Amino acid sequence: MKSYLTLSITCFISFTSLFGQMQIALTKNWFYTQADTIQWQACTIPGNTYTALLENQKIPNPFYGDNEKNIQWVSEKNWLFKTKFDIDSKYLKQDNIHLECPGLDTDCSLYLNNQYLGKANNAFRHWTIDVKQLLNVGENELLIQFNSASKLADSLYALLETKLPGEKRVVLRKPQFHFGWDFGPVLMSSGITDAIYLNAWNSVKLKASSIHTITANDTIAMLRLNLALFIQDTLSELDARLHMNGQILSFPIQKVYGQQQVSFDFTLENPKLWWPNGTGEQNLYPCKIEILKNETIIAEKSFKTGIRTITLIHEPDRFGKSFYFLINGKKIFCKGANYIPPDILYTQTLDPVSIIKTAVESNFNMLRIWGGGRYESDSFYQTCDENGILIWQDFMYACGMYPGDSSFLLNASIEAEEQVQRLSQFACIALWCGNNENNEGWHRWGWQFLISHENKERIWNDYQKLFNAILPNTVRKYSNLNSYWESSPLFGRGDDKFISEGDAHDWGLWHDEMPFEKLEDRIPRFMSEFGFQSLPPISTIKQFASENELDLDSHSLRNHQKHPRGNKLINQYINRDFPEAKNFESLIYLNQITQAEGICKIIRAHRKAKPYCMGSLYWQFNDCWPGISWSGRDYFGKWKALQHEVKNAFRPILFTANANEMDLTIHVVSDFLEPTNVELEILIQDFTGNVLKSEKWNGTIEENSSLELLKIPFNFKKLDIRETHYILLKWKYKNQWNSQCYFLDKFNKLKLNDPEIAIDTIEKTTNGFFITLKSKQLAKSVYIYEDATSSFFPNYFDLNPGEFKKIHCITNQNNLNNTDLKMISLFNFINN
Ligand code: BMA
Repeated sequence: MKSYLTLSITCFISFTSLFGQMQIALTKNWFYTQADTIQWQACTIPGNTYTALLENQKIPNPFYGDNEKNIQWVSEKNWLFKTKFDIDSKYLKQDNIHLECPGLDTDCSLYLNNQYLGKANNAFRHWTIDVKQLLNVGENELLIQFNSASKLADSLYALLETKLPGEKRVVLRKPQFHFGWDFGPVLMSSGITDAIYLNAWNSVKLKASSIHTITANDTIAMLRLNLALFIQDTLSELDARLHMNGQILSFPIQKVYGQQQVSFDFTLENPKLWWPNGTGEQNLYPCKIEILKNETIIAEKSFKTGIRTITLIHEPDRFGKSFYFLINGKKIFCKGANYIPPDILYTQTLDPVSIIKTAVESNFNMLRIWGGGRYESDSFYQTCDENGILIWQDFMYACGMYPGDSSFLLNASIEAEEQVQRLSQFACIALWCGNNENNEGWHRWGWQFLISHENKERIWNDYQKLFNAILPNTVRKYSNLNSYWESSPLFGRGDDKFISEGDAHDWGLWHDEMPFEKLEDRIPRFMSEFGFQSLPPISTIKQFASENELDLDSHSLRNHQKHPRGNKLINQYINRDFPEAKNFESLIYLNQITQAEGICKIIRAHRKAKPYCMGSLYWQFNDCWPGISWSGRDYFGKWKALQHEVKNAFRPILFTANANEMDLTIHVVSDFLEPTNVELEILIQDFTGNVLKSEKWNGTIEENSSLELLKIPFNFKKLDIRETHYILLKWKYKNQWNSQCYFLDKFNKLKLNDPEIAIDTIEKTTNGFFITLKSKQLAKSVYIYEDATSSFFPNYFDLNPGEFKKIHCITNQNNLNNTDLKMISLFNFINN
């Protein structure tokens, strides 16, 4: 048992004083125990039942093998967490002391010094409790009892008059994927997901602050400062003072007791606007808000704000109804993917920088935060602001129908208020969306089967109350003028309108087993989901499976495939376009190439269809555990072939080639907001580099455009070259050369030769090596790897005959020999 002697020291290290608002973070000296067999053990907080048990070696790694199945008992139990902390008499003299709990997952009762404080029942809310009267000078104890999420969901669900689609998870305001999803395990953790702290304040509590852009152009911005205050002192003079861009602006605060939302309008001349990645700078203004009482600062907050306008344009046009974002008056094509929580055992301590870096490097400008997960941390959205990653933010409702009783709706409405208010300070928030696929599921997935007419009406009314009243009203009231979208998608693929109105999830690919090509012809106005599964790299698989389990049918592998038809579909799609996989490692390679080629083909079709189509977000960006899923970036941050290829498919200027019988069509897409000069080279050549035809084109590509640039007559019909030749496009813009190979036949038909890939040079860099490769013949989808945990950028690339390619190997190793490196390409699978 640890001694508490060091407590006062550790607690006061994390003491911060912000002009009257004095905070003590309660992140140290936490203990946990199962409630029915008291055995306190130390644990790290933020954390949860699973992380605490793991830390104490009470459970095996939940991600290894099928351990998941043996640790389900954890969610059947109630759990206690407690900490002790010291308070001095000075602190206790403050007028108000609040216990702030920004993340309690989920149903729990709180006790301070054995006195009941209250209950919390929503993992997405920030719980605040007045504790001044219960605190002691000296030692205090905070105890939180969490009820079993699984049992509580069962009992609440059993009380419902009508069973709801989505089943028991819908009754708890807890990340819905904890109950199991087709990309992850069932792990219904309970715990403290964000640091609890004490907050002492006098006269006024400054809860939240933000600056909203009302209108903006290059000469002037109309801005609105919003403050969420709790005012206790109605006698003194209260003022707010804003420091921004070298100016100090003061505003009087009306002296009204209680919770207040106050706003002040002001202007800023010659604003530097905030732009999404790839379209301009991410200008952010440092701001400081001070609250003054009789001219003395009593509270302050600092943050950064971006000035931009964002509107979703959904209006009738000659095709149906548009769906695009107008940002600072410009139409922006959204490029990105769907984001899920990056760890099912996630706490607020995760660093968002690396994941957002992947998005930026992949030429994304948007992530959709999917409704079955959780709202992200401030630092996540801050990182998106800094990097120009727009956020499509779902409210946390997915694939189900939700209760509509008054206590559920009240809980949901406070959650929405808090989250919208919190996130409205970030420039990146582009849209609030009610839910993921609830509307679609209700109307087209047979959810209404066996439900009486009367109950159907009630369930649908409840849906309307939440998604067409409470949530849009909250967005209107608190957001940074963001648009609200009831449900993603607007229409399911069963309805013809799914390609002519709103956003679409096209699961014709994968779930309906359609070929990738099919989606090149089914272009919606904005694709918010489409995807294909792949295995993660072998180094990731070895983290959860032993050497003798490296087989799709092993226990471990089967437990890491959560889609019932997943493995069958993976093989089926590989066999359509590629040769059959002969062993496990070739299966991983071919599966990843299938996913990369297929998804990027569709992305290119979406981009070519601009402005009819104005977004392409594939499913899914990342993983919540090391499993088989639709992701491009695995749980450990490793890039699959998809992530490398997506980076190419999302380049701001993209040329595509399409060979018909009698000609070659060259199409160009530009996402730049200014005209751009390019040099283009078009080659029709064989795999050894013998050129049949070459053309050059120099010119200016119009801003924000997509057009057919050239039609080059060429008799593909007569010449029998589809299996031996390919089209190589090379283009230069902003001093950078790019290239892309386009093939004339299915990959399993190509008559590839041994490319003879060779290492030309290896040079040491600060974080690894530069490796220059060359090959004699075309090497399709070169995968370079070695046994250690190094990463290679780019990887899975095409190497043209005679071309030198520089690869960055990021590694901790000091030496790298030619013999350590292995290179394979499609040739190894086709001709062997
Ligand atoms: C989408 C998502 C998820 C799911 C994915 C793959 O529709 O919204 O519900 O994981 O399909 O099946």
